[in-house]
Amino acid sequence: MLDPHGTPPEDVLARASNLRAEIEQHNQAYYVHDQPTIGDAQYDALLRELQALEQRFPAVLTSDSPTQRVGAAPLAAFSAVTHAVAMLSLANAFEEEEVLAFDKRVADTLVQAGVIKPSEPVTYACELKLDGLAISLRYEAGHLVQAATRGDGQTGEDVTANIRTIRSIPLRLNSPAPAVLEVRGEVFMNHADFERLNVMQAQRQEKIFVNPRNAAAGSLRQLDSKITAQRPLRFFAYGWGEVSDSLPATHDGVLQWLAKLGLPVNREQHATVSGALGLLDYYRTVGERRSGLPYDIDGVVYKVNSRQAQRVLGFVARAPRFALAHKFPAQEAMTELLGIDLQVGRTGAITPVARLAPVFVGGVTVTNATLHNEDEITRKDVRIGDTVVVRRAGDVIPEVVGPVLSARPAHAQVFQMVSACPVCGSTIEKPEGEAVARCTGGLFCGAQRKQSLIHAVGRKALDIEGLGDKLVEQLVDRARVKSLADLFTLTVTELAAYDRMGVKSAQNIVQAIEAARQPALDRFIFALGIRHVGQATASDLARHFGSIEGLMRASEEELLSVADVGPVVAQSIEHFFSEPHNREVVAALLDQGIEPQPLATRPQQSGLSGLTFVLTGTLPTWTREQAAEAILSAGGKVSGSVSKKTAYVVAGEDAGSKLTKAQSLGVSVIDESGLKALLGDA
Ligand code: D41
Repeated sequence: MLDPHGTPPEDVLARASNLRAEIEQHNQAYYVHDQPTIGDAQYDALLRELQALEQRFPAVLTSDSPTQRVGAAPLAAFSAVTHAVAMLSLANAFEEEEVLAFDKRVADTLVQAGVIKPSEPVTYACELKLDGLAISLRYEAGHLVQAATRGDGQTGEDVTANIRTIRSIPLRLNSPAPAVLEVRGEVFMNHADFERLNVMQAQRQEKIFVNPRNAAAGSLRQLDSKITAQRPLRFFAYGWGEVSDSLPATHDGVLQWLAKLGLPVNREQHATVSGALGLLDYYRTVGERRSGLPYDIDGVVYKVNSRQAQRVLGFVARAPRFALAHKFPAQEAMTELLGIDLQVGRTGAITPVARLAPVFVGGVTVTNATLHNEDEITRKDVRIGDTVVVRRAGDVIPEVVGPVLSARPAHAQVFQMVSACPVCGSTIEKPEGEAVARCTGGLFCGAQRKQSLIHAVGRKALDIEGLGDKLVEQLVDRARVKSLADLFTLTVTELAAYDRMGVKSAQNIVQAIEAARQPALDRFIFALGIRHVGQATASDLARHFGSIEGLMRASEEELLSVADVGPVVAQSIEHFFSEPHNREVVAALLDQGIEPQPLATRPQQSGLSGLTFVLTGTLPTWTREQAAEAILSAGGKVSGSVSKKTAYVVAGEDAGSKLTKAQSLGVSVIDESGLKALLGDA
């Protein structure tokens, strides 16, 4: 009989050691490089095998076993840790001039000290400034022995049990490891992980986090590390404290060494540059990449690369003079939610819009922000009168992220959804399982009529220049324009009498209207605003049918024979032309002498044109329908099945066989934020 408490057999020890190494390799691949090397089921099997060995032979269990990342017993409180070497802070800059001044000060000091020659540019290591929490990790003889928050820079809190659950942080360093190594870096959460966490929190009726930083902070400050173990935290190293070995001569070199020891370093996003122009160039390129990054950053960090030069420069107060954080304009701000208006879109979709006390965010003053839909308001528990976090990232529409619960006033009011359209009084419908409520009024609804007209005259449709939203609104409100055909009866004299119009601008508009009398057939079809018919489909339909009459006559079967027209699109087109008022609009247009022009055979290029997307799983903020609409209107196509021709599979929570198929065919898989990035670039 084997004694489980005695020395385990050689082969068991060897197998356990191999398993530990293999699992940690997969952890690194997944959490550091975002490139999973095996499937979840295989990973679980390895972990279970190791657990079984450890249970059977307790002597094979080591403190750095990946099975020990599940969290330890809850703490009563965090104990204090005094940092062996203080954790410094970073000087901030917002303006280019401050960056130029920083470089000049650095260069002057280094020239004076004889470290560089006059007119020799300073070499800098540039990094992203992750928006997370600063942490110090202490390794002794290669083992992670302590982890502490930054605190006031001198003393932090002992969060070792929590940090040990973070898969990207090695419990043991690769050899040869120094006797003592303190690593500093940032703990953070990816956007996709954050969205998934919030969906889970909502399902369990637990706290919704307003942003990834807040979620990371909340997770790290858990006294029960079993909870932290379930939070998808990540880590990147950017600095160091006490180190027993001598270090490489440059910042860049030290980071390379840390990476060799197995620590996660954000190498792909780093650069070494020369002089102030190099710094500003890095700032600009990162600014352009920012919205496509999988995590939040609030700026970039510049560090003099040479460690000798760093020593010469020294410190002021608590910040090194060799480093500078160059911040981006804040993407989030807090303000008061004054009220919630309902906006009715072209297809009747009803969007709750927050009316806000003006706030400066993402470089502009914002007074409105989307709340997406009723379910989102409930999920986030946003109430009128709340102080809310507003986010405006890049060119994306500003959104309300969530309430600041600690600032909730007693009079905060829960939002009540109405059952009738606020514009036309028609019933509002919300199909089971869909997030979006819709006004059923169709073109009877003034709001839908306005939005349809605005869509029809837009740049991608009939392209009638000068006919802006405000004028369309007035024309509809005065019942002068009831449908698209009425636009073609407008005269200079009557237009000149409208608000902020002169004879000259009225003439220009009438001229633009006249120029739109012979639109390309695809623009004409797109202008009709048929649901699910974006630019690309409109152009396929125009080419296939050759005339609007041909399209109107088409059976569902014929529609399905058009490349990339699936059942949803075919049904939508059929439904559109089965509505008498839609047929009347087309007839009236043709009566007005509008002559859609058949297309030449070369397809035109637009944003996502030529790209086919497949949507699968539950996306964090969009319904699949909303995602499809966004893709179609950017000129892309949406298909129901994955093939080699699929450009991207957009995968959400619980994605199933389509995701597996995409992986087996080598088709690119992106998440919702990836899609938004593509749309932003399109
Ligand atoms: O990504 C960051 N947030 C970041 C923070 C970074 N990339 N580098 C940093 N470098 C330093 C020095 C130069 C002082 C070692 C930092 C921070 N400090 C820092 N984070 C919080 C306080 C200071």
